[in-house]
Amino acid sequence: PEHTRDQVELPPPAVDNRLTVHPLWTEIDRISTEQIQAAFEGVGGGIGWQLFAEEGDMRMYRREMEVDGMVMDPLKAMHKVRGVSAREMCHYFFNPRYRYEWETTLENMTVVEEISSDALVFHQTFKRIWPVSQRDALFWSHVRAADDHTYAVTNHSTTHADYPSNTGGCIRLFVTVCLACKSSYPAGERPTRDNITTSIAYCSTVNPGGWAPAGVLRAVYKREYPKFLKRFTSYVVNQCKDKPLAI
Ligand code: 18C
Repeated sequence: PEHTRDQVELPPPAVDNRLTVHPLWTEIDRISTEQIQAAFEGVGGGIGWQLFAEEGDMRMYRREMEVDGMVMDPLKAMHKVRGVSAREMCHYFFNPRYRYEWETTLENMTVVEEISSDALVFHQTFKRIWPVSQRDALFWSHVRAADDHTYAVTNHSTTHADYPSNTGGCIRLFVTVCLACKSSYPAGERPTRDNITTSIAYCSTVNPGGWAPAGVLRAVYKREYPKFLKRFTSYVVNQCKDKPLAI
């Protein structure tokens, strides 16, 4: 019964060798390390994080930031989920096979490059919001094991000759996202679905890439980020409930 899920598809416990010889490796490694470290830093430091959504164990904070009149508010969310592991959370966030099932802002997703088992390049178009132009994004995505029982996915904008920006009616947005997850279970016990808890830190900074009214943009993310995190975490709990725990 422990073999019902193909172990190879889960995020690997160590970096895939094919990734370390890719031209993007240095950037992917540096940004992932920085993002994972920042994700686990608290928001208690009083450096301007404002709580804007709270529900159960979920807390969402933002910092108001405008650059040349464009809203780029960094977001930081914390959540706790019972019954799934950090590795499982990251598996469902990273793997394109599940993305349409939980990502509600998506119009279309293409895998542009398969770098390795733990790194992909994606092109995504998003649903259009009135009254602004439709957005798209091109980003690498990397999943890795960090310390003990910790896994994280980092997504960061990149470029690709076959996917030039600001064509086909879409404005290219720029994104840096990190979903960092850490599992815990009672000391001396064996981890099971009944005793495991995963703490999640989700950080996101989106540069809209072109004009978007501040009021509309803030209203959209205040609605969409909580919706995303609730939907995604309950999706993973649901997917995992009849499968053996993968640590
Ligand atoms: O991290 C998430 N998903 C990952 C896999 O898809 C990946 C995606 C990153 C893209 C984030 C940017 C999404 C922009 C969406 C714009 C339009 C959506 C409208 C939908 C209305 C039904 O890392 C989960 C991402 C959860 C995204 C929540 C919304 C964030 C909005 C941020 C502001 C967007 C600026 C767009 C400019 C237009 C606004 C008027």
